Amino acid sequence: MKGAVIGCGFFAQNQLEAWRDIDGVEIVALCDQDAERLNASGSAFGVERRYTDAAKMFDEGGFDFVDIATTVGSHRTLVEIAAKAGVHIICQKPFAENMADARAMVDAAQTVGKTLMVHENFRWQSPIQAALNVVKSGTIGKPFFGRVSFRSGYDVFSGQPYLAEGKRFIIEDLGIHILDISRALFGDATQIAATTRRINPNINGEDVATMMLTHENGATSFVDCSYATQRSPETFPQSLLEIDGTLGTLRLDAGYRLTVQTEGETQTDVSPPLLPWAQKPWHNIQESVLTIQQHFVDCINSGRQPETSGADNLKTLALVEAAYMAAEQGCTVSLADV
Ligand code: NAD
Ligand code: 89V
Repeated sequence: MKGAVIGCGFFAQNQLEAWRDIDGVEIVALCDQDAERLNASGSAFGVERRYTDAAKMFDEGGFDFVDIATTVGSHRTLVEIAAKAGVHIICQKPFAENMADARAMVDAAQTVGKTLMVHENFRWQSPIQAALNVVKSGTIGKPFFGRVSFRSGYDVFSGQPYLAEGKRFIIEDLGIHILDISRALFGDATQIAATTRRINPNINGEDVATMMLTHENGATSFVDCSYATQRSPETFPQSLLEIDGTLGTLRLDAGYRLTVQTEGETQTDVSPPLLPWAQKPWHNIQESVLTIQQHFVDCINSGRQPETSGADNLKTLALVEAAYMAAEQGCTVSLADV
């Protein structure tokens, strides 16, 4: 399977590393508007075909899929060009700037019968997968309460300066992952309430968000995110879990400690492996990049829809939109209204 990558910035380096680890995949073309970044990645990963214009790259073709690793403003245009070119597509999160764009992107890929997956990788982190497997096994019964929590004081702005600039920050960039984990654990939501705060005076958007979701199955989950939490040890980029079920409880605590309590108690170390190209503390995220990209390849080879397909991601994106509406209006928002 031959692929092309658009966007050779901060995070794409992980995607390029992961593609090198996947059997049967070769990245044959790279694109970035910034020639310096393009050439740095082209040299580092030995990719000769390099483009500063995505349309030209698609015109010349010669690949089966495209991996879009640019920031959100370019996603709709690039997904639409890719669909027109008839290739399978992976698009980074946040998938789109608004629901109308996201729906149009899903339609574009469906019209040409190509796979569209959103690179929504947090649910693919191995500690989260371990917790999901316990929940799916029925060991703790039917979950009726959950907390999915990401609180950190890590300086994300040094690697991703654009995160300090937007009107929206933590729900759109990070909360989107944590909301998606809540969906993976408890199913789709019917309504959401939310509050937001900006603690860091040097950024434009909110850096604290507290959300409460009602799920279709009656469960309630709290999704809380903060980049203004000074704690030691720093837990970036761990998502912590607390789940109450009808037969027991599950906790994923700091340090990747998974505790399941029913009549007895089991504690397991679910630390993610440190891949040869990964660096702590990012290794948790980096491993999930390899897992989700392998999932994409497996889905194409077997004709399945990816778990985090474009159509699926519309529901995660709707939660993001609803959370901003709920916080702004001070009310609970029904997902049916988004
Ligand atoms: P970045 O700004 O470092 O890199 C983006 C690159 O895309 C830049 O080099 C830019 O020149 C290029 N680009 C933009 N528009 C283009 C276009 N139309 N054609 C060609 N090149 C174009 O950004 P980043 O931090 O690497 O983030 C990229 C995306 O990855 C964002 O959507 C971000 O939210 C996401 N991200 C995801 C994770 C995750 O765990 N899933 C982590 C970090 C970032
Ligand atoms: O995953 C992300 O989208 C990143 C980070 C984990 C730093 O928030 O922006």
